[in-house]
Amino acid sequence: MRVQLINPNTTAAMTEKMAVAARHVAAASTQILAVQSATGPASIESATDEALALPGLLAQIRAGEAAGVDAHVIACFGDPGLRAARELATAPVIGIAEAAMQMASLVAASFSVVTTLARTVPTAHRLLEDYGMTTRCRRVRATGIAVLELEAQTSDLLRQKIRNECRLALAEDGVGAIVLGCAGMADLCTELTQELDVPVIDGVTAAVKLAESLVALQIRTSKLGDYARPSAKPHVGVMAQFAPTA
Ligand code: 2AL
Repeated sequence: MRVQLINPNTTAAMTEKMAVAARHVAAASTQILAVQSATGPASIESATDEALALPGLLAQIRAGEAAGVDAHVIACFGDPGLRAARELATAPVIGIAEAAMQMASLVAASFSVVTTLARTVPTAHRLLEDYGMTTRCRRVRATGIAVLELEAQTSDLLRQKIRNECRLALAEDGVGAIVLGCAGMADLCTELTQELDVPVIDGVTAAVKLAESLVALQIRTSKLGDYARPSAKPHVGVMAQFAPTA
C-alpha cells in the first residue's frame, strides 16, 4: 500500500526526519511517500501559521488523491486542515495528534502531552476537546523548544530537556503514558520508551500504523455527513488555484 506522509510545513529536513521514523515502523509492503507543502511557513506554531499552511497542505491531499494513494498522514501536531482534508479525500486521512491521543488512550487510563512552545498549548487543548479526549489527558506541558530547533537530529541538550519534562509528567501528573507533541520528536520515541519504562507515543509512527490498519480493513473516509465533498464554486484571486473543482 502507498501512504502519503505530508509535512504541512516547508522544512525539508523535518520531512526527511519523519520519513525515517515512518519507514522504520511501516510494514515491508507499505511505501511511505514523504512530501511537504510547496507554500507556507517553515514551522506551524500559531493559528496564523496554520491558516497560511493550509493551501499547500490541501494541494498535497488533492495530488495524493489524484495519484491514488491508499492513505494520507498529516504530520504536524496541530492536525492542521484535518477536517478539510477529509472532505477532499476518499482515502483515510490521519492527523498525528489524534492518532497519538487515541493510541495512548488504548494503553493508559491517562496521558500527558509534552510539546514545543507554550504558544502551541492552547491548540493542543482545543484538539483534546474536539476529539473528546479531555478526560484522558491530564496536562499539556511545553518544553520551550521551537519546532525548528527539532528540524534535524535532536541535540543532546534538547533530548535532555524533553526527557526531563517527561519525567516531571510521570512524577506530578499521575499519568501512565506520554504523548510527544511535535512531528520533530519522532526520533526520540524508542529511547524515551526504554528510559522511562512507560508507553511514549509519537504521532507520526502511530498514524502510519493506524493508516495501515484502516487500509487493510478497507475502511475509507465517509462521504456522508460532515466529510461530504465540498461543492465547486467560483473563487477569485491567487488562492483560486487551490479551490475544489468538482
Ligand atoms: C508542530 C509540528 O509537529 N510541526 C510543526 O510545524 N509544528 N507542532 C507543534 N506543537 O508546534
